[in-house]
Amino acid sequence: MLAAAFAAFALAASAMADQTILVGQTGGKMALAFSPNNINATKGEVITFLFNGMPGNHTVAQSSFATPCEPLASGFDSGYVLVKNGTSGPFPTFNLTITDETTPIWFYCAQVLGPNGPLAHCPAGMVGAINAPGTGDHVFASFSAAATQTPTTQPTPALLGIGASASASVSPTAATNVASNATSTGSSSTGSATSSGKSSAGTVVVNGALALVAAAFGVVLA
Ligand SMILES: *[C@@H]1O[C@H](CO)[C@@H](O)[C@H](O)[C@H]1NC(C)=O
Ligand SMILES: *[C@@H]1O[C@H](CO)[C@@H](O)[C@H](O)[C@H]1NC(C)=O
Ligand SMILES: *[C@@H]1O[C@H](CO)[C@@H](O)[C@H](O)[C@H]1NC(C)=O
Ligand SMILES: *[C@@H]1O[C@H](CO)[C@@H](O)[C@H](O)[C@H]1NC(C)=O
Ligand SMILES: *[C@@H]1O[C@H](CO)[C@@H](O)[C@H](O)[C@H]1NC(C)=O
Ligand SMILES: [Cu+2]
Repeated sequence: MLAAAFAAFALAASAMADQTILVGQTGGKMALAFSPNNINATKGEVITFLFNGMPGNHTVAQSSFATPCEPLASGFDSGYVLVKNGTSGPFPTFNLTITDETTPIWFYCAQVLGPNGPLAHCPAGMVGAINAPGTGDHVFASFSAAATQTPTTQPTPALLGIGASASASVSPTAATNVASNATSTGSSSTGSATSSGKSSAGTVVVNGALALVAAAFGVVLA
């Protein structure tokens, strides 16, 4: 009886809960992916993109079903968020509030560089959808399969999107527990700043120590 009541409560609570999408991490491991990558959300719900993929340098940018790896005009875009290996957290977040649950929201990572040269994340599978239809021509699987092109237009950071908007830009942007030699693997072949804050390119830089703590955190979150 009590257990049943608790189960019902837990179910209700989970149905109401805002959702989190991990950026650059799947199952506690670095990945060129959003996890989960296909969710439904109701109007007013907040989707938290948690940049805890380490090392990583990713974006969350709105695109369209027709062009999965190109920015949507008037779409939201988090800007690049670098999370160095060894960052202890808190990890940067970008919170999108759903403003229209009837509009499918398609998004991708615009990164085209890896630690060893060109590496486009979008065609590697770094795409996602919110409120994609479950049947028909515009299902997530079709969108994901169409994401074969290297992004050519780089998006411009923007809070307002179509069907979802953020109220604040990615935060925290300041370094936490800055480690002397955390490698800036990220996804840039050009190396990177070791300090905190925003680079001239508008990239959010976070670095730090205590990889173990972060790893444990990542596992808990996964
Ligand atoms: C990140 O740091 C961990 C722990 O030091 C190490 O095992 C791993 O190889 C590093 N990953 C990369 C991509 O540098
Ligand atoms: C989202 O909702 C639609 C319509 O109810 C459904 O077809 C689809 O399978 C759902 N998608 C997910 C990821 O649950
Ligand atoms: C996103 O939402 C979480 C949970 O409410 C909050 O802790 C975090 O500061 C928010 N991030 C931003 C960038 O507003
Ligand atoms: C950091 O790296 C530099 C150059 O690679 C090295 O000289 C220095 O000793 C390292 N510092 C620490 C604390 O490991
Ligand atoms: C993150 O990636 C962007 C785009 O490739 C690049 O311009 C930026 O320098 C990278 N940030 C860092 C700190 O490496
Ligand atoms: Cu990416």
